[in-house]
Amino acid sequence: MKHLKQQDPAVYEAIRGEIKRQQEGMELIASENYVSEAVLEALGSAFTNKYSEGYPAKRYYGGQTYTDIIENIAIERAKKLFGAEHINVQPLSGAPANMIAYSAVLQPGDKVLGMDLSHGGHLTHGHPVTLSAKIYNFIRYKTEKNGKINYKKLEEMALQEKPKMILAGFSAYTRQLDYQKFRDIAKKVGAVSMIDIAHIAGLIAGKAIPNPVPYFDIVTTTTHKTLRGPRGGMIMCREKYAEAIDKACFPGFQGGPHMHQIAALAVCLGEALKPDFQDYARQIIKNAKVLETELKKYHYKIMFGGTDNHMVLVDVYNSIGLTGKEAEIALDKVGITLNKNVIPDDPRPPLDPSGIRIGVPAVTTRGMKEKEIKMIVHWIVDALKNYNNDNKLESIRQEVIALCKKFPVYEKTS
Ligand code: DSN
Repeated sequence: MKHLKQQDPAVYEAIRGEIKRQQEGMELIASENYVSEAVLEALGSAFTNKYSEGYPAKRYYGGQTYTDIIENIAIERAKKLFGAEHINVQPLSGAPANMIAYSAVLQPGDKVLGMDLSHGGHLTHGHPVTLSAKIYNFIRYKTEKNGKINYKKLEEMALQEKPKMILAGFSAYTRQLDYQKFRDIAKKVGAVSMIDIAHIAGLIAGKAIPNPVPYFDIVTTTTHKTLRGPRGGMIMCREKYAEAIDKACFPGFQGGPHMHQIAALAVCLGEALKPDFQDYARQIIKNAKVLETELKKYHYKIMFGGTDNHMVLVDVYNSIGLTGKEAEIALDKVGITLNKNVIPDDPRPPLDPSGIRIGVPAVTTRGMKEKEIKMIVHWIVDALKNYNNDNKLESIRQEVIALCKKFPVYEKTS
């Protein structure tokens, strides 16, 4: 970063500070990860200068020789990984991807069945504060006491409500979905089936969990979570919806795609096609299972009964009497970063909920395995037990830093 250092020391220092924070901290936010240096280089490339409205070979501006190459590489690699009939790599992120998908197949006022936010769903799946909920009529389904979706009830709901779309997917739900059941219910009521795989795209690409693409009409995702790419979005769909999705993206919702982001996505998809990405995805699942088992040993209440993916949702309030916010703050002090999170039908408010969400994709990228996860759980439990003992928290922080140093990230970039 020699030019930046010379020209703009304030920004340079903030970036250095962030790199140090990422190196010395234990990153357990379930939706975060560390991209490779190759992805960073593509993201910081001259493609950021280019406007390229339209699609490969059908652009509105000149000078598209290299943008077409990049976008086609990204699409081809994504097709190989996910087996989709059609892929659009232009959505700027997950929320735009979902809005684009809705607008491609729905009319204002149409009904959608989506998962309730407090049961693990996502804001953009129809939470009342979002634009999508102002345009479409979302009916929200929930999980049962056993942490599973009751597909019989979901079917009854679908038969009664007659939605135009049935939406699967989540941002804090930890169990494997039954893709076939979603497909059957959608078919029975003549609804479009859609799934948002933002959290689990990397697990699917790495073949650690089943691929929903053959079952759903439309699949949306972000590209920066378990998939370990640049911040961005992607929509996959059956050929039948290809034209509607592309038109809804551009010119319907967005202007020029961010080609530097698509270049970095192409690099990340290339990485995900390599065999070691499958090892990575499998290790995420193993690490999350250890996280669950260890926390249970300390009598922490794990929501949905456990995990089948990369994260766990913990009811800290009813386990140890700390709120999610208090737990997040205490863990921040020891360099363990995670987020407070609502639990199903949480009586507490979203800014001070009952739960915390813990995910392992980022620490797994660093090379941490079962042994390190056990150490992390021990520190979490210890820090929360001693949340008002600053000396104790500082000594845990030093242990966290020492372990992080053994698993470096961005050695060269720093
Ligand atoms: N903010 C993301 C997450 O943390 O799950 C979802 O958009």
